[in-house]
Amino acid sequence: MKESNRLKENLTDSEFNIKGECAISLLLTKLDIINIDLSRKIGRNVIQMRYGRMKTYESTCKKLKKKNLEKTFSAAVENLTDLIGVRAICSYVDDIYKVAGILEKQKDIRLLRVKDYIDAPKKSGYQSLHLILEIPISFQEGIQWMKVELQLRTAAMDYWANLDHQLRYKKGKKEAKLIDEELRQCAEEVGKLDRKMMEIRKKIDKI
Ligand code: 0O2
Repeated sequence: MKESNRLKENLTDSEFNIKGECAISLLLTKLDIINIDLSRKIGRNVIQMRYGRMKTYESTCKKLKKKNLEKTFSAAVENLTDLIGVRAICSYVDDIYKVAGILEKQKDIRLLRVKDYIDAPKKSGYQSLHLILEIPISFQEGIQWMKVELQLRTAAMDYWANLDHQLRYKKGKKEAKLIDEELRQCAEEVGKLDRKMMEIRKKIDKI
């Protein structure tokens, strides 16, 4: 079988796919428990929305090409951290770090890497906190640690990232360059707005 076909098969209809979906379910449940626990303690929702997805074959190929890697399943598993991904939209910036801190302390989670694009936004203006985690899934043949990328962001960061994502498909076009700069400026506004909203919430908390 051609390597690219094997990659497609492994990503779409295979044991890896099933295990990946299990890892997503487990992390989503962990996030729900954190949200229930925190909202009981502080009287408001900390996580507004969360969802997971397996990276598509097309997106995996694109990323392998971008990174100059072979189009094989082993290259994908070894080098891409977001084949299995979960995203959580948090209410405020400090909630993001609260959720991350709780997850990091859990004994059945391994934290492999933190990418803090809130503290240091990407050149594009992109902001989010990424945690590369390993989650144990118990199967009949034993425990398997699955790598999952968790992206934590506010609703404003998400709003920005979704529009930026649309622009990324139009990169290379003349008009895209100008919009790129406009979006980068918007990212700064998003950062300012998030910080201001958090300050106001803290003032309200004190009343
Ligand atoms: P998609 O379609 O969302 O899955 P590296 O750490 O550089 O070796 P990688 O994986 O490129 O490897 O890291 P990075 O930059 O942390 O990107 C991981 C994911 O974060 C991306 O996955 C996006 O989901 C998101 N992301 C990163 N930068 C941007 C950005 O500038 N704009 C937007 N909208 N999202 C971004 P994918 O596979 O690129 O995309």
